[in-house]
Amino acid sequence: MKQVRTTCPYCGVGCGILASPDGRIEGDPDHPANFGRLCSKGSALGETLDIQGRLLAPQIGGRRADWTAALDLVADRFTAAISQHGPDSVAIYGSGQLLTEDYYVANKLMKGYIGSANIDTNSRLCMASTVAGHKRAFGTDTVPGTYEDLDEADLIVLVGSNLAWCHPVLYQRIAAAKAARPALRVVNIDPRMTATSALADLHLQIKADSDVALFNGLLAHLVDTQAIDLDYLNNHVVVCRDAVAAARQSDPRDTGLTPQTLQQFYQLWAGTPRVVTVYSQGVNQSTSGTDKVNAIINCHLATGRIGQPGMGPFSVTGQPNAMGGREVGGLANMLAAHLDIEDADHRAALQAAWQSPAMCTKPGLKAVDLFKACADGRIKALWIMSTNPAVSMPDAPAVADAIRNVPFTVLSDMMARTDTGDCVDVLLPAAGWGEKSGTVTNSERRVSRQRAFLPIPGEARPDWQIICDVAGRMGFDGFDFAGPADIFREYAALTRLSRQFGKDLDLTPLANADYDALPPTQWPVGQSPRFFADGRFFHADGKARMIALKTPALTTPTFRLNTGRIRDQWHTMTRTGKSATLGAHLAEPYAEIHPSDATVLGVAPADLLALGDGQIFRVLISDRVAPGTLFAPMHWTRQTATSGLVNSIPAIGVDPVSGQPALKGAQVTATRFDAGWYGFAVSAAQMAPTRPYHAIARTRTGWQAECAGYKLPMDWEAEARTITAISHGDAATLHDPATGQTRVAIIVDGRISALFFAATDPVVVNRQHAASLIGSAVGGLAALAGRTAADKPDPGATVCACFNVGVNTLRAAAAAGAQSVERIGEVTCAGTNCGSCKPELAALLDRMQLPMAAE
Ligand SMILES: Nc1nc2c(c(=O)[nH]1)N[C@H]1C(S)=C(S)[C@@H](COP(=O)(O)OP(=O)(O)OC[C@H]3O[C@@H](n4cnc5c(=O)[nH]c(N)nc54)[C@H](O)[C@@H]3O)O[C@H]1N2
Ligand SMILES: Nc1nc2c(c(=O)[nH]1)N[C@H]1C(S)=C(S)[C@@H](COP(=O)(O)OP(=O)(O)OC[C@H]3O[C@@H](n4cnc5c(=O)[nH]c(N)nc54)[C@H](O)[C@@H]3O)O[C@H]1N2
Ligand code: SF4
Ligand SMILES: [Mo]
Repeated sequence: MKQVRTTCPYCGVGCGILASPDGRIEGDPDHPANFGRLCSKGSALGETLDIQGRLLAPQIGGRRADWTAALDLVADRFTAAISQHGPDSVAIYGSGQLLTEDYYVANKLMKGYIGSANIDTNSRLCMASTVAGHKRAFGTDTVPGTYEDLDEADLIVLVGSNLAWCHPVLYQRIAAAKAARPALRVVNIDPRMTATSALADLHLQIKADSDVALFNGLLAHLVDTQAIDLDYLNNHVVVCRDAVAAARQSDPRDTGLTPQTLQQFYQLWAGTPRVVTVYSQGVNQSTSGTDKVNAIINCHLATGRIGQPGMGPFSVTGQPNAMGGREVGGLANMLAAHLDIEDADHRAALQAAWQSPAMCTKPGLKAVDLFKACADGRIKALWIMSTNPAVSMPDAPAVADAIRNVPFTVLSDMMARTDTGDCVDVLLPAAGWGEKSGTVTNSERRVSRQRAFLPIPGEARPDWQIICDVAGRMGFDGFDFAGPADIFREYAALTRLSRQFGKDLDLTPLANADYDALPPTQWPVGQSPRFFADGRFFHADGKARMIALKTPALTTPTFRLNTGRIRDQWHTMTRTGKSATLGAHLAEPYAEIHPSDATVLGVAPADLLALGDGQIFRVLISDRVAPGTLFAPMHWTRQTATSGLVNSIPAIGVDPVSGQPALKGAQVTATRFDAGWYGFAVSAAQMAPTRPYHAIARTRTGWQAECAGYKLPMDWEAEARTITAISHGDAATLHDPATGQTRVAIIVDGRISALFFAATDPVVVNRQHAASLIGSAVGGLAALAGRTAADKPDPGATVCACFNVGVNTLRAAAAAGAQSVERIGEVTCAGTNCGSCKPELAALLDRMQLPMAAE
């Protein structure tokens, strides 16, 4: 079967993939981002391509509609709002998961034709602080380095980045570099110990938001020890007034690290010329996010360690096209081709190039303000594309209400049911990955093609086409594109303006390239892959800026809730949630808590913890988080759980420079959730979360649910039938007085359709085995035994998703003498395919720790 070369739709590493129409997925050995490697999410893409749950036709007010009616309605309502209330009464909220071509036409429509800049994207929650920091330091939003720098560095500092789970292929690249060259040092700076810490020679468990104090302290150390490069500073940098004085004023002891540890890090950094500082959301998502970015860049500028092999600050992007979005001006305060919205000449040049009837005159509303404007009635029509703000925005319940408050709302999504979809008037079915074509740009500025290899299901259409169709109906010319190649050509040619105004982005060499055959291409095209090698920056005087940065006052809330990602889920799980392989890693919302806090709160392993307004999480007790802090993943939504929605706990604010919300720092109270009963269910039917605590996940045979309630149900069979969504067939119920467990089996046509286990304590049962019984003809009572027979030990929670190896199997292998990751691989196969679980294997060997409380 013919393989198609395409690019992974998940993280910003931007791995090349060879995909077959039958769903077989392989890493592309020729793609320079991954050289054939894929992580667990990329490897499992084939399991996410079925059409179950897809939105296959437009809907108006919850009813199926045809495209003509839907597009007419969207165009009419936007046009009416603009004519009655002006261009700023409408808004678009997009996503770093749109392709460059989609993103470009959405911006062209809003900024050049409607004439408002009220188009912001989920990149505001993601990369906005980096963009602002880059612009302050360099004069444009330029990522200086390239992945090869990771191979060539002698020191890699990972700040606020869980690379092992979030950019696994880059993590593996560093791990390989370290194996080949043991002198390579890795430092991990994170208030939490993570899978990434396994690779680090030094883990600096700093206090949350003390990054500026840490790097200010480093700058002072560099000055004091004459480690700065005076020549470089004189020729290429403007040291903003008091940058060094401000650095001296902050107290590195705010980090909570001992003076010895601080010295160790400072000396290592000062003494290692080839240093790359990789950073991500622990930096960006903070009230001091932009300052953190500049605190890092300050140290690189002070030493001239930028733009050379193996050196530089390196922001790794989250979404597959976060970078492409920045290039086409996706944010409310940017214009296409890295032009500045505040600059009248830039605006005029862009309008001339577009020959468009209008042009925005000022920055538009940033995400948090945009949804505030929805709440207070300023926005009359809103179009959301390829993002799920009712989950992912801070203060998500208020955002859901704000969307409902807008008189007319539209969502373009692949899926029929999402939390955001449940709030809008019109749903437009979008073609998804594998079905649509376009380009994405990864963290190292490499433009790669996504190519279709599947038919578009139902009536879905690619996003660019939907946007252009609406624009045409609004009476705008300029959107008459034959396809993505046509759009890309216009956009690439337009980047000549960037050069014309002395900026960095130049894709003109690609404007006439063969789009279909376009190989992965890094910009600047055909030149050195690094920016600033010559010490020239993009401020008018050609120099970079070192910024004076004050240390933020640190708050000490009851608990500080840190949030982020897990290895095998992507954001709001609309796609990764379909994969049984990925669901087996961590199948329910959990909160990680330090043992000392757990003792104070009286929570035991596998208990439940209620946070803030009553969001409930499975507790994971571990000393990887610091006392006084909690960590919970961002992935669970109202579709997959009744609670566990982290963003219903309000974040502490936004970064004043970038407007990026501080999604890593909510203040929250925590108490033990006093469950009357706990349950676990497996079913052939799709279940829906209804109980006070209730989380659903895919299994190979159907679905599974973890749940808990207040009062013991009167009728267990009825409870089991409600939870498992199977109302017919025979039920067998078994009470075990010894354990206090109740077990119900539901048999339909002689086969097991559902199993339900409940107890007044967290349920102990071999979950994988229970799931494997669905559809089998095992007698009801045998199935209810739950635990596997002695000859088939309970494998425990899955650690290796590729080969489905559980934690107990690994422990047994380690106990039997497999004491290295390699040996474990030989004995159990774990970690020998995609390798994403290697850090967990290493940690397991180190500490024999549990990956999940309720295993
Ligand atoms: N598996 C998976 N991978 C993904 C994604 C996914 O959903 N799932 N999403 C992608 C996207 S869009 C993004 S943006 C990236 C995000 O990638 P990362 O930024 O690496 O991931 P996060 O888990 O959000 O947060 C990283 C770390 O920041 C730490 N942190 C919290 N507060 C602070 C602080 O004050 N200082 C420091 N130094 N660190 C702090 C957290 O403890 C956490 O370990 O991942 C991408 N890759
Ligand atoms: N507490 C907390 N909150 C966070 C974060 C955090 O660390 N902590 N991280 C933030 C960050 S960095 C990010 S990037 C956001 C991510 O948050 P979101 O962007 O809201 O999450 P996704 O689940 O990726 O949403 C993408 C949506 O687009 C749909 N989709 C997929 N492909 C297509 C397509 O081709 N076309 C269209 N039209 N739709 C498509 C999917 O079905 C899904 O509904 O979350 C942010 N929120
Ligand atoms: S590291 Fe994984 S998720 Fe990221 S692009 Fe590569 S395969 Fe996709
Ligand atoms: Mo992100």
